[in-house]
Amino acid sequence: MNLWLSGLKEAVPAEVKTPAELARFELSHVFPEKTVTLTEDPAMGEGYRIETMTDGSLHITGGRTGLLYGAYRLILDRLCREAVTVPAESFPKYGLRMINCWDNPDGSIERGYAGKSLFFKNGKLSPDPERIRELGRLLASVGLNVLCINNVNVHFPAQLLLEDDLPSLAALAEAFRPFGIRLMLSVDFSQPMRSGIPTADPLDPAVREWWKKTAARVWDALPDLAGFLVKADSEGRPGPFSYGRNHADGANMLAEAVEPYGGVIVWRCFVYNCRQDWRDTATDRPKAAWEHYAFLDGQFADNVILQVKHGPFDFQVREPLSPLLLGMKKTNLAMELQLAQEYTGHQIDLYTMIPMWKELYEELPEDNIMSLAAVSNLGDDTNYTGHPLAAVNLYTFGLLAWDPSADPETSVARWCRLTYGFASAEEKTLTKLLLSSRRIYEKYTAPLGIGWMVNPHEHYGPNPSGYEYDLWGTYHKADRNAVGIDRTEKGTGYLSQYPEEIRKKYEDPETCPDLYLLFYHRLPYTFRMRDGRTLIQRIYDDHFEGLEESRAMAEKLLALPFPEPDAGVIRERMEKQLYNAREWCDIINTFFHRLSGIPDEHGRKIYD
Ligand code: GCW
Repeated sequence: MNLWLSGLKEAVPAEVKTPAELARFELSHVFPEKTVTLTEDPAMGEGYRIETMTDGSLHITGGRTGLLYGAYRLILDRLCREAVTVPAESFPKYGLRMINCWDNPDGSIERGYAGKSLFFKNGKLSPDPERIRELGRLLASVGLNVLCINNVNVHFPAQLLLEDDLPSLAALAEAFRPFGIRLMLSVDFSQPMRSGIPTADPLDPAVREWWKKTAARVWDALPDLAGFLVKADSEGRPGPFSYGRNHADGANMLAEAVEPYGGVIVWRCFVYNCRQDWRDTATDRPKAAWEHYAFLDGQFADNVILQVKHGPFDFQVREPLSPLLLGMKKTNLAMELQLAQEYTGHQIDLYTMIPMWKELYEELPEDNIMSLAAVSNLGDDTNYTGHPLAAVNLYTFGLLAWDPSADPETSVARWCRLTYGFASAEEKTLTKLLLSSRRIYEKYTAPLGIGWMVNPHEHYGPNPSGYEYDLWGTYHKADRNAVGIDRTEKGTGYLSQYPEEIRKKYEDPETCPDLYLLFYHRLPYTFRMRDGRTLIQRIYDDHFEGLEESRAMAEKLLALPFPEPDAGVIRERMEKQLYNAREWCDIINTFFHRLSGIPDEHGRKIYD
């Protein structure tokens, strides 16, 4: 079972130790008739050039890992039955193309929907070497190069990774090396206190010294460790705020410790008040990241990267681009996406993400960020992603991190071909279904950008007011007349965090794109949309359509000739999705119908 690499029949042997050896191994199986020669040119780094020689053989020139990426380029083209396109030259857009696993030492995965951890069991690192090689190959084949293996919520005993567990960590790093993958570790900002230091104050000399010594020990064992990932002062995690310091103080202190080894500090900006009183109308959660970080622009060390979730809330189906990604021009930024389908169907409902990512890039200039990260959707299920079709998100994320101009349709179609090798008509059907899946899910869940409305904590299934009187700052304030929060200058002022052209696009409900309407505005149910429908009618229509479309999708999908075991899993999950879609449709429509008292113009069944 090797997902989109099912065409590679030979497992990578343990004897393969370097990316060049791996490239040769792979090429010898896929191009047995043709000589493919390799020349290493260190100056090319991760890039490669492929040429046809006068004798018809192929030649790849590339840096240490560039050779491997060039080889996979040829191999995937060949497996796709496409003419290998040469000459070709390619360099990745972003140097760090990262997967963040939220795996805990006990083997559980926070927001994991594909089984248990591939790395941890019973408090220890205990990876299965064969699966690590399979995983390494999958990641390398789409150019991913950094893997953070432990949860950003660093619960004990994850701290031991920097202590007693270093040798097993070094062994894991070695196992990933032939695939060009470097490890990263999530660290606990208060870890010095485990060594008897009474504080974790980033300006305290003993704390600074502790991190320096620790970095020296860690990089001695793992010379190519990419760096540390930090969640600080967020959802109960320790951080600089406890000592009256800001996040530049915190991040720069760690950056200084890892700098001698070429390490980076990836510092997450998911900082907000998660103890908000629902009565407090002065606080608007989406404003939080900007308020904590924008004023620090230019103050972070060169080896600090601020990792910003793509939207200002938390991986909802539809959120605008986070204003921080547009505003911090003097800071290294990474955009964080989430492959794990926390709010997007738990890898039960179909949800292909690349159309959504491309929408983000419509507003995000590619060069504003220098790195792309995604929360992992992986686990130890045989198919790695729980739902076999969820693997398309990992695959396309890799393509996008290499080249943000990757075309959604081609990328998804190639994934289908590599994974299933269907005939052309079936491949087209599957591609179309996958590309439409996000919009369908969006239609039957929370309406028009309002987000949330999920079952609290678990985040699957509808619960319109589940978070309404809670502490998390995620309110819709639906009453009998209106719904939403005004985030314009007249309201909470969130929109003021954006540059002028974006403000203009969203500030007037008459011209604001429909799908963002309830993210930005509080509107009466009788508000007229541009197409003439009222807001309430649009909500009803979307939900009925979403349910209908999910049924039509199921019918088409289940008629495709998936092989077992995928066929069985897809069927079982699709049944659950249809149940979920119906619950969402009926509960959301009933919720708004009961509040507004306005009937559906088409007289469809809504519950009183
Ligand atoms: O929304 C929250 C998730 C948490 C997660 C957090 C984060 C790792 O529900 O499970 O914690 O986001 O991104 O840090």
